[in-house]
Amino acid sequence: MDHATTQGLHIISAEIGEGALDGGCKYGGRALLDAGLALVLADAGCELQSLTTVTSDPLHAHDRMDTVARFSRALADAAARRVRSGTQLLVLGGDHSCAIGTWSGVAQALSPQGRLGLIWVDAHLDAHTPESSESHAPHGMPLAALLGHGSAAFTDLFGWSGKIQARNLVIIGARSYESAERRLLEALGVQVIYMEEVVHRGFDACFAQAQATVSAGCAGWGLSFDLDGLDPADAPATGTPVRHGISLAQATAALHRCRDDARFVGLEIAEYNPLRDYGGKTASAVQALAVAGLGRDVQTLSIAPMVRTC
Ligand SMILES: [Mn+2]
Repeated sequence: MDHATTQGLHIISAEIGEGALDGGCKYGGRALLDAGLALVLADAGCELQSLTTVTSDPLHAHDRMDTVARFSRALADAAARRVRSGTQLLVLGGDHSCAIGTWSGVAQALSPQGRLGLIWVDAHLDAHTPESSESHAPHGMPLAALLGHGSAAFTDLFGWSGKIQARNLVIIGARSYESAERRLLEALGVQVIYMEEVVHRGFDACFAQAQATVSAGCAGWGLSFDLDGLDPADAPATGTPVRHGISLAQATAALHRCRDDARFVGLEIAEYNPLRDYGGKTASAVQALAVAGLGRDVQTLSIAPMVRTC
């Protein structure tokens, strides 16, 4: 049975930076909201229902992995509650380890009806396990965790693992990764559309095909968008920028496929680092992505000027 969302939108500010080497992404969600993202979405016709903030708490955790695990449980609970109520989700990271909580919660909420499909736009593969990772940074591990590989504290939220099935996942834009990640994904049969192919076919064609793949036979589908999937010229303020990425224009042109599909359950935008966002260019890119994916009334949209305080 399909899970059909209503018009309402719920925003979660997922405030975690401990999963990355540079913790600045922890302040990403708050900075985006301070810059007026909710107003921009309201202008675009989104019916905002509510806002939740989930903040990591290293002072009550044993170490970095435990910090991410505790945060993931809290975020998963918040996400599951909102998906059950029928509202669409917008999750604002946060380093990309937030995806463990977001999509575990969505998968849990959908599980009585069926599986979750997921498109993952990223310069990286994010498919490390604690054993394969040299940096041991949890933001390199969320996809492996959602596929059921890695630390049990990440994979077994709600008491079950394999929140995403390999055949219900497509990664787009990868261009910087380690061989162990690629081997794991190939062994599982995950489809990866590397950046060379995006350049060759165009992002929209890749995204349309990914949408068909991840939504087939699923109760609903979502999009996890790591800003480092974009070209650094359009989104410089990310945790780990990589050259030769997807243009913002191509990305926004494709994301109408989200808002046009009633089975689309949520958008996650991760790795925004406001401490590097001089001039606000990357915040504007996030606004454009969110409106493209979630806006109801996009043709009348005028992007509001950034709120600046100093
Ligand atoms: Mn990522």
